[in-house]
Amino acid sequence: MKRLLALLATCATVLGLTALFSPQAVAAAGCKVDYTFASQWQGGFQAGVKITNLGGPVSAWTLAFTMPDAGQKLVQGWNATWTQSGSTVTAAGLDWNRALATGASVDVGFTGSFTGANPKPAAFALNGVACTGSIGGDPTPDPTPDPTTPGPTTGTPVGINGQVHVCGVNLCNQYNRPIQLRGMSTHGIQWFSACYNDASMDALAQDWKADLLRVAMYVQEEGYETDPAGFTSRVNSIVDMAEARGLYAMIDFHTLTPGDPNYNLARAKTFFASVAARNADKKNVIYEIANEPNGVSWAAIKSYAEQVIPVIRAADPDAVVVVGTRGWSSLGVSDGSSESEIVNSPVNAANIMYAFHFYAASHKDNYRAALSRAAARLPMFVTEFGTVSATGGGALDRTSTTAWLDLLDQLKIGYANWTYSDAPESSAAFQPGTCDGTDYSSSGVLTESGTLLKSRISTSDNFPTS
Ligand code: IDC
Repeated sequence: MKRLLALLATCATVLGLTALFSPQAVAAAGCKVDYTFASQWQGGFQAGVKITNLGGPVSAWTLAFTMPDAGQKLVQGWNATWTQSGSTVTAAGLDWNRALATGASVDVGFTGSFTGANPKPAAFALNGVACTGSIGGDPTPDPTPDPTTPGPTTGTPVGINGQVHVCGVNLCNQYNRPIQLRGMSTHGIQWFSACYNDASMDALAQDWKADLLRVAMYVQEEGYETDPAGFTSRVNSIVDMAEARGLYAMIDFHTLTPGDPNYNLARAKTFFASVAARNADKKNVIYEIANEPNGVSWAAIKSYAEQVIPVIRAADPDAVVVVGTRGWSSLGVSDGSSESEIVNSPVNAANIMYAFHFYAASHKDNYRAALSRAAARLPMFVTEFGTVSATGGGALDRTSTTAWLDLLDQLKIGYANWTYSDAPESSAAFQPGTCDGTDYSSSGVLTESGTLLKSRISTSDNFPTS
């Protein structure tokens, strides 16, 4: 041991680390890095970096590596403090993951941009010691995964991914890998409860191969406020139907008019205390605390969130919570503002995401630009969108919908489409009258919007399992 320490001291001196040296501060025998391209899109990519300490325990770690191509630039990292100087990228551990025991791993990651090739980085070193343990992960990025390759997703979405959590700007599964959940939103359950039954849920899980169902419980408009116990129980029974099929259920406290969520603060606390306690042990539940704040400042929304989230956490500590944003969950854009008010003053809570909504015929390039910018800084979830205009009616805009869905796929942003219902409006997926019968599967029951969404949602998920 003495000889090893002496050797380490020499190495540290050579590396100019004498001042920092203590038996705790240097990874002695080395390290291993698993570098994975989680996704790649035009000019951008996202990488996961798993660092395993193969040496003695370290009290604070710093990983350095080289970007081999001059065009590769760090954009935004998480779970570490990230910097880039020339071709060298450095990530330093944070308060909560700074210490690394022998054999322990830490998962960090970043998004980057590139102009030429996008080769894997090289020369990984932990506290100045080269990581000579094998560098695993995918050898090269795969920009066009073959959709016909059978993925490891033979189970259900919840069976494979388990309890989800927020990691950096993404939603991650139980293997700490970013995933995108794709699914549908109910219509108001006060009006369309006939649409949510075993046959329609089977179709959503098996034919649509959806990952999630958002349960839209209006608070006003004949909703929750008229019968709190009854609506709480209806939400719970839809959560159970989703759970039985391995689907995630997003419980949407569908505030809309009035637009200030604080109007419903007491109701929200009562409702979420109840559903969070009842569903705490389930892995499939995500809470959305305010559908579309409107006519209200970000400060007021943030204050509401910081009062409702602790109520949920007290009962269900590990669930993801989604917070609505200003201007009908437009990140403020529909109010002439932008995502920067949230970036500058985020909700003071962990494991949360922010909601973004769009209607493809009404919201186009400037909204896509805002979401793209926000997605580098904030964990985003498109908890509601339509293929049509913001009224929920009008013509389907195929070009804009396709541009939106391609963007969400690239950024791995989850989504729920308005609506899995037979409402007499073009945003609905089913023809009027469908919910009076039992056939939710044949192509004849789908609308133009339903046909498009089913074709997008039913493609393979390829959820990562390690
Ligand atoms: C619409 C429904 C419509 C209902 C109306 C009033 O499609 O049948 O009469 O609400 O409650 C939203 C809202 C969502 C709207 C939807 C379409 O979250 O409640 O549903 N929309 O207008 N934001 C933007 C559009």
